[in-house]
Amino acid sequence: MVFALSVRASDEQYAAVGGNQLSGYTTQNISFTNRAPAEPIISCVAAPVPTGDFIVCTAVDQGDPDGGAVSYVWNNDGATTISGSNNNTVTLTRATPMSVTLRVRARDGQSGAPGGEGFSTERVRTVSFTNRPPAIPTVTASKTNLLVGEVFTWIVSTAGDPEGEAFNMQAWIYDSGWQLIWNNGGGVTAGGGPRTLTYAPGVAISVPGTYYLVGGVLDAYMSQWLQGPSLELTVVANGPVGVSGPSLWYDAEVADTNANGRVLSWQDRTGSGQHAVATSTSASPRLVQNVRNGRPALEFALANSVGMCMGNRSYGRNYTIFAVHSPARNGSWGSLSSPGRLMQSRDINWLTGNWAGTVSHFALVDFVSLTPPSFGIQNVAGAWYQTTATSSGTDGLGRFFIGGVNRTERNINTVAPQRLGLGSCGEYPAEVFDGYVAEVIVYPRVLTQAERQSVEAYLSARWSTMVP
Ligand SMILES: [Ca+2]
Ligand SMILES: [Ca+2]
Repeated sequence: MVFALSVRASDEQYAAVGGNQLSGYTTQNISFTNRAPAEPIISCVAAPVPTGDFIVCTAVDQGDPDGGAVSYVWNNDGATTISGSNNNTVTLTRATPMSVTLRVRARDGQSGAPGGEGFSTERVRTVSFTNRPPAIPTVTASKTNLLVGEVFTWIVSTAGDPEGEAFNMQAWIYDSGWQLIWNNGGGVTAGGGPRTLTYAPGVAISVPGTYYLVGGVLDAYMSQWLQGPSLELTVVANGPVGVSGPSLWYDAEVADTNANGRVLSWQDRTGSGQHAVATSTSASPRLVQNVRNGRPALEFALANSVGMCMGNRSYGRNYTIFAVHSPARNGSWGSLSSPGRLMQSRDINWLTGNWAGTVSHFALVDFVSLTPPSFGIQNVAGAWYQTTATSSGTDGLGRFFIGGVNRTERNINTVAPQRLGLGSCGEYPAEVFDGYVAEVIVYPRVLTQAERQSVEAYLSARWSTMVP
């Protein structure tokens, strides 16, 4: 404020004629100038935040030497909302990653005071809006259980970048030890929206094993790829590689059908021409697609007494017979309501693979597999079994394996099964298997343990069969 200070002189001659005399007043104005408010503090809630979210900051009054309330002046850039009765609050949001420098001064509103209105020095604070990475990519594949060299497609897709900015995508294939064996070569520049990449498959996988398919995204603000969850790929040998001499090999994936989807002749992949031939057109199995691991299987239907005769070769006492099957119904011992023979002899009472609701191997005189009432294991409808029946003419003994596990109870003297058939083709045509048959491989010799396990590994991986 301004004070007017006035003074006059007095001669103090009170006894003199005329008395004490006074001068006129001399007046001088004295100003007390306004002091500026103290620099405020900026207090922020939720900073930093991702783009699109909000940061709320408040200017906190640090006082004015002259007393009284203050208000605030911000550097308002138009993307910041100022509120509060004294403009003490700002609310910010940004659509792209960036840092924002906030500046604020306190003002005391005393514009009429000497020295004019007081403004504090400027408080500066930087707040950040962080990047949102593109949506984590997912991987899908047309098949995840493959043969070596088999063609498949796989897709990496993402919903895109939340900020709508360009980003890169890439795809990788790793081996079981997470060593990189392939990527798509430096990334693909894409727009900000949803993006899908398709590979078919990008690289031929020549070694059986487990592999992982992974997709990743990277935008301009990220220093490393954001990889999505991996998709596991099982690659198995294309057949019983290294185990020479199969005399029969039926594979649902190479079965030819007629116009009605029926398999009248199931070709022998060994090339020896021992095709499996349906007992009749009406009793031929149906080829059903996408039954197991994206692969087809032959459906042997009880109602139609489906059977296929497995060439004309006659087998002696030395054999190793592999099968992959899935029963259509649950079973129990002795229940012929849960038939029947997956594979049987056309000449004697012999079977392997399935009978009377169990997974079994019988050779004329008795069961090779565990005996009743606990012989074999009971069929579970929809389960997938890989069985191996063997017999040795050297020791005359039979053995039976399910999922590679020995289920033999008695090494009984086996006999030569002679000519073979699937389902109803055999000595007991009424005991018809009901379910899917995927693959059958027969050797006219007893494989070594290593050989047997090699073929079992191929079949179990290819068809994802159960382990008892
Ligand atoms: Ca002031
Ligand atoms: Ca982004």
